[in-house]
Amino acid sequence: MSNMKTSIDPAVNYLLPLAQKAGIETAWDRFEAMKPQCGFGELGICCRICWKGPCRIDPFGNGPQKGICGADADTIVARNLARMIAAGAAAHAEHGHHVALTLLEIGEGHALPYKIKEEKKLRNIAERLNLNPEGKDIKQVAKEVALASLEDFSRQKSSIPCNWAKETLTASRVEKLVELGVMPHNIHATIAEIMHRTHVGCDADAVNILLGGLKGALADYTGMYLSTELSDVLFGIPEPVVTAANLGVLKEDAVNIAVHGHNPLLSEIVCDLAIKMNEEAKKAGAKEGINIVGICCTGNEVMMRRGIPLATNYLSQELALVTGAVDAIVVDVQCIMPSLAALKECFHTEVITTMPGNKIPGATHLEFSEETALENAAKIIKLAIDAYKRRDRSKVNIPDYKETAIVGFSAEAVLAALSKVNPEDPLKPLIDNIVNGNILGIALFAGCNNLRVTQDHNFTTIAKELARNNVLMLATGCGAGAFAKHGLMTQEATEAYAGDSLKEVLTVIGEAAGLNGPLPLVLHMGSCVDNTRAVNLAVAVANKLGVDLDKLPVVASAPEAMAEKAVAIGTWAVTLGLPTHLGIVPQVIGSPLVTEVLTEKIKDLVGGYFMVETDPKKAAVKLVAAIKERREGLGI
Ligand code: BF8
Ligand code: SF4
Repeated sequence: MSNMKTSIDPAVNYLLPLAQKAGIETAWDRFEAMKPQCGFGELGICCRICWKGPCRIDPFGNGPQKGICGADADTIVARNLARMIAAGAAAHAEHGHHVALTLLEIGEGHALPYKIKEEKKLRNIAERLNLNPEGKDIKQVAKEVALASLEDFSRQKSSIPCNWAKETLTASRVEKLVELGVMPHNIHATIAEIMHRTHVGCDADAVNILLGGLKGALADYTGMYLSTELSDVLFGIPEPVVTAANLGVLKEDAVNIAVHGHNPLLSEIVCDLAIKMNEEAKKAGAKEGINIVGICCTGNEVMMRRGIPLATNYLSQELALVTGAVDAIVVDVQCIMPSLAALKECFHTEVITTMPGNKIPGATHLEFSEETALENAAKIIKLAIDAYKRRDRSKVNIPDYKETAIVGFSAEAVLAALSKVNPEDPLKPLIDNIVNGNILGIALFAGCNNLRVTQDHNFTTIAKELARNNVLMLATGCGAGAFAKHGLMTQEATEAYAGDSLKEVLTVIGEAAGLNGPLPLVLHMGSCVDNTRAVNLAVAVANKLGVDLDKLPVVASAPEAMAEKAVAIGTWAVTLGLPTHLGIVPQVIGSPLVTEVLTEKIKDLVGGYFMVETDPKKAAVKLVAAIKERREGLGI
């Protein structure tokens, strides 16, 4: 392995040498073997869109400057980027579509093992979507909300914007997006449009393709927003809860089941059933019964709603199995390393795939459906208990590392905490403290882990710097996982790292909310789809101040971005007006034009822009500068 530190996670650093000694390959080994990575791919100037290719542009100007069809670097880079955004949007769209269809079935009275947990929220959503819920039966409301959501996947009139985009943004942002022609009318159609315009021989105008990309990113936003909100209706609105994170949450004397992936439809039922089947596990010799832990965003979902501990984030998912203590890992969709099934050969772990479109060779496939969710979950737990009986104790190595994490900060939970300070006007304490400078601004951390940097290091370094500068921090996805694992979602972290004025504000709110101390330094807002919770809050603040999102001292950062979903999220953050930092060099710099548009010119169009900075300390300086620029713009 190279000299670059693999991770700052002590559990990773404990397990990796053990894996190496046992000859078990991990992502870090494969990353080394992959070096040097293809320079054309890194610059985004390799085109494989048709079978005349692959074509590649010589970045030094000596070799070909055009592909066989005549596409230049700008066209190729823009097309590649737009397709990544479309794929990210598709992932979130499928997630949201699945949840909306489930809500529709419930509304239509089908017998499913789900119920409407949050009637009030459902009625609020119905109002927001202009569905006049008053006096209507809750099932009827569910049906209408589901249909209005599904309309965002099926509307044919391109002049009518998606409901979930139009009703969740500031009026001025909606107007701007419509004017720019980037407001989606139909999530699926927008994805299809990108696939079409980037087909061989179609759109060759890089800027035009990028505008198509912005529209795709907003389709991503729309799918995400409805995923989160409808999941809350079915599974509950997260509220602050104390839990723990890192691989030390696995228990030697329990049947350990890891839930991994993204969609809460299955994991929620597994959690419910685990409680009922606890005795069975005890009978099998597991003194502590069943211990459910989470990985990646399914982990974040159950952590936020149920306080289920988080085992780890994306990059170290294989190491969960290397502990030898995971009896079953049950996965649904997205960000699941196919290598997990190979690890099964070294350990007793049952690797269980559940979704028809997400199978892994070597894994056990137990197909999930909403109708049979209970039976599926029972079978999964049974497999886990059987595997526990086969567990080889000599191979068990649970790292003794875990940190407390206070999580569950949905927009509603943040407002509830604020309303303890000012019941009549909950946003006032937040806005007053931003205006008087006690809170310099707000930063949303999102995104993945990426082997190109030391795991989690950029997240924690930037956060500590921002904290010192009194920036209020929110986090989602594997970024939230990083903060949870490193103890930054604690009151102690606030005491240790927050600047004086931020500490004071977090303490006043935390005390008022009954936490007997400050709010944690970084507020866990949920999984990746839950980035829209942060928009929810930002839009409320913007509306109250009477300004658009691009005027707020709010920034975003994805220090370890990796997935296509992250590309889509970053792009909508920019499109909504946020200065957005990337700690990984995006695969676009083979086109100076595209690079310039994304980092500079786009600012004039939408207010937001990308900032690329791989050094975390410098990134923090840039984020603070961006916040200060916004403050100046507001005259505060
Ligand atoms: O949706 S942060 S590695 S797990 S893509 Fe994936 Fe990235 Fe993690 Fe969640 Ni989001
Ligand atoms: Fe080459 Fe053009 Fe085909 Fe791309 S679309 S592979 S640039 S010929």
